Amino acid sequence: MSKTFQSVAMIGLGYIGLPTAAVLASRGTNVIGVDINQHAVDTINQGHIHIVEPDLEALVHEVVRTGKLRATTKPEAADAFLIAVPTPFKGDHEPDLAYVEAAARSIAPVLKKGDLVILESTSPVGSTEQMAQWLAESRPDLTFPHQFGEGADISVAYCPERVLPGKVIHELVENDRVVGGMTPRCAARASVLYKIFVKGECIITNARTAEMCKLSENSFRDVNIAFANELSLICDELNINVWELIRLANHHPRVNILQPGPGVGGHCIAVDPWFIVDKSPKTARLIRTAREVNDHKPHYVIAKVKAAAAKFANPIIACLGLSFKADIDDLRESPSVDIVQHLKEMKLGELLVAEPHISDLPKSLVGDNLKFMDANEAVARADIVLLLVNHQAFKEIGMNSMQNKVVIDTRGLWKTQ
Ligand code: SAJ
Repeated sequence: MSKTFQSVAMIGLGYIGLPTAAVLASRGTNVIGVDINQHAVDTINQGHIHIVEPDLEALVHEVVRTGKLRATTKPEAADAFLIAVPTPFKGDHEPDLAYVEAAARSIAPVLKKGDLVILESTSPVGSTEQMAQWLAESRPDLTFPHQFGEGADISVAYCPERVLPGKVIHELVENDRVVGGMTPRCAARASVLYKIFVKGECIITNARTAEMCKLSENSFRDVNIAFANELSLICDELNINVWELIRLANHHPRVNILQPGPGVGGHCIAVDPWFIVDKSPKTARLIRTAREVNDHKPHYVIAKVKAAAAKFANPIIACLGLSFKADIDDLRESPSVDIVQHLKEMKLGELLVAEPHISDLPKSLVGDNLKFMDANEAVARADIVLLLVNHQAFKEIGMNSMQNKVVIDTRGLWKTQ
């Protein structure tokens, strides 16, 4: 157990906060988990979880049993505060820091001299300074790094989460962390905290660079996927198999093109690049264009299905997969859901939708011309097979069952086009 941090409060018990709280507690630190969602708090205090993530339930069960993790809706005093709350966008892709502000203002009353506050939420550059200002407004009796530098009563840092959904418990421990302090001492103190559970390197920088680093990582991936998606359109025009093309190009020792798909989903890659565009609208041309290319891809897929459907009187269309990526159950910001919803509204024919990772269709997809069913059955009955997610389960559907059907494979799972 760290002598410096006897107790840590984790503000936000979602996909990042809960695993972080549980891993930290499993190392012997007393962790208070705070969330405004009473259902989440009750579930956690019973040793269960309200989200889907491999290995998390057993870990939460254990640390709640030993008393190292306790959840509550109201912040309590602690030596360090980690904030992992959502940072969505509002209006025309403007970052919305309302949850960060609410979290900062909620911990302010319990802050005491010597405490450390770390923001982990993916945030636009400048957010950590903004958070320190909100804290200072609420606690004029304490001093903060933007006012008093190294001599401040409270240390403030930014350390972005970088874990991949589905591998969170492993990556939380193994990944390197970028730790950005508002002063070097703030960074050093935050690094001591992360070293309680991080086996990877904790690399120290300033808060603004750490904020930009996180945004750059996800933008890099978005730009690379946009390149792959643009190639897929070009290859369709030139009658080239894009999957073969990328496989061949990637044999070059310095080329690593990602895979095209039906669009980019999830709440990170499709959101974070806009935080850069919002701050530097004139300069971030490539980053904006990549977002536009990726956002256009679902429309391209819909047009392809429409063209195929025009050859049938009342086509049956099998739509395989709804999640935002392979082998998970997460439908949030999923381009596949958008595509199926559009096809449903266009009334192109009968839609047979398969998604092996969920038990019920989302409300937006319920309708007369749409049925939820097993993938093999959907393929057997279909005129057109639209593959939207490269789930392992779909790989096993034999190409024999596709004979005489139009196959639109947006993920290259069957390498048919
Ligand atoms: N996708 C493609 N082609 C690819 C790879 C992905 O179309 O070659 C699509 C996926 O199907 C999905 C979307 O991109 O719709 C995003 O999936 P992802 O696996 O790339 O990323 P996320 O959103 O699950 O997690 C990302 C990760 N960031 C990076 O890999 C740089 C993760 O490490 C971050 O912690 C996470 O964002 C986050 O929370 O920011």
